[in-house]
Amino acid sequence: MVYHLVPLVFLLIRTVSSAPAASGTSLAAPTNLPSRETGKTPALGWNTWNAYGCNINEAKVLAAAQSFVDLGLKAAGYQYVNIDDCWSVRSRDTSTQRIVPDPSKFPNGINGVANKVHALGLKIGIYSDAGTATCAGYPGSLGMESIDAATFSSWGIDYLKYDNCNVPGNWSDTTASDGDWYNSNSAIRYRQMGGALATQSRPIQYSLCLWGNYKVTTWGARVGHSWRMGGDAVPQWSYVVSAITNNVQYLSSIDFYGHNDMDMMEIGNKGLTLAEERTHFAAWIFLKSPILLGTDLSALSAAQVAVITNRELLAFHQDTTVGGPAAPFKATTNAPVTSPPEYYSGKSSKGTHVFIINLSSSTVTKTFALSQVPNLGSGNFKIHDMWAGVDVSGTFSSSSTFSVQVPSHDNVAYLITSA
Ligand SMILES: *[C@@H]1O[C@H](CO)[C@@H](O)[C@H](O)[C@H]1NC(C)=O
Ligand SMILES: CC(=O)N[C@H]1CO[C@H](CO)[C@@H](O)[C@@H]1O
Repeated sequence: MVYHLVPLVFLLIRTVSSAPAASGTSLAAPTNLPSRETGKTPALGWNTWNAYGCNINEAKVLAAAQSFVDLGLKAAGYQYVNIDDCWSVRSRDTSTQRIVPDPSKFPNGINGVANKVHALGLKIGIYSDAGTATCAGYPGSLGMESIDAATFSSWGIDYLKYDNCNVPGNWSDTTASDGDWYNSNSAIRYRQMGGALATQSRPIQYSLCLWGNYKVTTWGARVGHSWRMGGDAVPQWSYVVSAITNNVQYLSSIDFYGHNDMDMMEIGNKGLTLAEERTHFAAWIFLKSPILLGTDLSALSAAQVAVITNRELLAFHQDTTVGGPAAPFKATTNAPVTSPPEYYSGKSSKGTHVFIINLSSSTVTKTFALSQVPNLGSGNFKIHDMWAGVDVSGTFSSSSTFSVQVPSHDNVAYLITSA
């Protein structure tokens, strides 16, 4: 969670791990798939961390929930209001062993907040850690999974983000016999919580936060609904570019109920231009990452709200017919290979989409040949601008090329259908 802690934990585990072990521990570990009652499409919501860090309380969480309603986020499909690290006191209850909400931050408990969030027609998420303590040093859930999952369920929790700090040395990984990282000690720490969540009456969406380590893209979908692909987001353009560059290597792990998580959004956090925020949003959309806003929603401009509530982009993200993301394609027969790629195409229930990003520092003309768009087929087509919500003038054929000026760091998004 806290970025500067990552290298420490990483080092601790990496120095002693090279591959997973299929040991007695792995044979006994739960094998529950994540719930199919939640998490089919990537989560849409908000989380306290990027906005407030540890400085959280009931008023801030409820203000965000109210903003979902007031700003049209709820109407656009945003559901999850998630509490990150630092919500509890430092010690468990000595008799029940439950984690205790901090009464100064949450005077009505987490249950009290959950009731109010649910009353607005929204869902609520909580945070814990697959170690002895969270990244900020509050009680972790390793070894206490059954108690904590039952507690979260009894409070009405709908979503769990599960972090990876403070892992005891005996949980590090040793040489594998079968090479499947699902059987690594690291995966087993997450499987233990997955098993505990599976026995609860509520479906709880399960977000694995182990920063892209332990080959999580090869086993994440067997354990949780999403898995982080790297370290914490920061409100900088270089972060947006690096998250895209990383994720495009692992697109085959994305489908219904399982999503690569490019981390929480930085829109509104002052490090990005509006064009960069548009591309931050669009890339998380077309790569089907969870989108958890991470700012004081009441301070967003109307233009920022328009970005995050774009109905057509959200429809691609939340499509219940096509699970996969858009993937890079070669825009013209002689187009250069760039890193990250600039041209992406994918299907939705509405048709075929093309997304183009430009990471250069000036406006450039971007061109693609319709014959290069995967599985578009032949015939006549109309091209619809998803950002503007209007059709581009003219009719196109499979022998057409299409050109558009793309401002620096901005993007364009199209729906292509038969004319
Ligand atoms: C590490 O030690 C704890 C406490 O003895 C034990 O419960 C746990 O199973 C051990 N983990 C592994 C992977 O052996
Ligand atoms: C990341 C990326 O490929 N950016 C491109 C933006 O457009 C300019 C001009 O076509 C390219 O040079 C960049 O490579």
